[in-house]
Amino acid sequence: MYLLNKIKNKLQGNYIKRSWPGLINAYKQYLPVSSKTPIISLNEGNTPLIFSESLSNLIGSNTKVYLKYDGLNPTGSFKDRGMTMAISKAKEEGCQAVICASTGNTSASAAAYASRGKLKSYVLIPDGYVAQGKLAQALMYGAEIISIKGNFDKALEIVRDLSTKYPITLVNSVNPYRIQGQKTAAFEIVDDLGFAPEWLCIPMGNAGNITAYWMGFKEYSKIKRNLKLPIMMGFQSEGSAPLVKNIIVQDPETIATAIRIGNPVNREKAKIVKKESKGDFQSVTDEDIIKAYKKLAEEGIFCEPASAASVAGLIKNKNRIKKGSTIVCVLTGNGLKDPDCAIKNNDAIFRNNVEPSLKEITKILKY
Ligand code: AN7
Repeated sequence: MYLLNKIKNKLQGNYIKRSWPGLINAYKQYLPVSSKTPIISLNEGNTPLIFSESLSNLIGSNTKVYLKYDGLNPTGSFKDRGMTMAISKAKEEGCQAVICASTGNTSASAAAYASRGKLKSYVLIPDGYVAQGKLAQALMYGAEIISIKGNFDKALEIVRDLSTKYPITLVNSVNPYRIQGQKTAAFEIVDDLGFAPEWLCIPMGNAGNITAYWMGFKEYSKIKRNLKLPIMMGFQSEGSAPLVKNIIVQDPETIATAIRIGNPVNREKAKIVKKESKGDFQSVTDEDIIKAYKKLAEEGIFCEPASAASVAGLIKNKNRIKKGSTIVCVLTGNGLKDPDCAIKNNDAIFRNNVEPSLKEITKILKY
């Protein structure tokens, strides 16, 4: 019966075509790949742009707020967009091993794509500051993990040095292919909306992603004439805000460990994005981040703390938004990445040690 129906549906054309070939195949014409590039992919990209009723209402003035939920990529963060490109190109160039410094997500993504491409991966991480989910991923995907007694900035300094001295490819966002892959998120937003939003709100660590989005919007505006470019709003945590303060932060601190970065490598590029887009860089407190994190969850969306910085930033600018604007907040990583943060920061009722009886549970439900 099932098969018969399937055949019938097919004959009638009555089925939904479901296929997404991964972002390199989807946007090949805009990416530096050729027929010789071995495409290492986990079908990343094509993440949903979700309308947020509660944030739209909160901002008011007919604002439409959308969330680009990039935490739904194969390893749970936007890093997969860049990594499919970086690893494919590394493979094309005949490299055998890759290395990165990471606050967690880059290491998870690099490890996954390296394994997929049969390359060796090494990751340097700051001891004690990588969320559990990310660590679990790097372990499972088979990276060699080197946890250093120092922060991300120190780790990056070391891997940059190593990659110039030895035949090992650096896959942090200084690798230009990372930015190329990540720009596709901007393409997807325009493809979904039919236009670019007035504002794009995004968290910043090394500022690779804001650079990539801007590149994507600009490139698409050349192809699709009449595309008005967005104002780029970058947000950092107050204790880790080198781009807002225009300084190097020696000891960055924030609950959003993903963006616990004091000396962003893409600083100069980020400055250009801010200037060209007439944007702004601002900081939000850890408290603001947790409030936004909880607010998103109330609407069924679970992101990691760093991602909630984009929403915290939007809320902070509530009174600056032009009537009728469309705004996109980028949710860079999945909430499952950092279960400890969720368990410590929620208002849920959790009763344990409950007697397994109908009477007891009925009493709790107050029926
Ligand atoms: C969830 O994994 O730097 O401004 O080593 O994981 O492009 O650096 C992560 C960064 C935002 C900041 N949101 O992006 C790493 C790492 C999440 C992140 C950022 C990161 P960039």
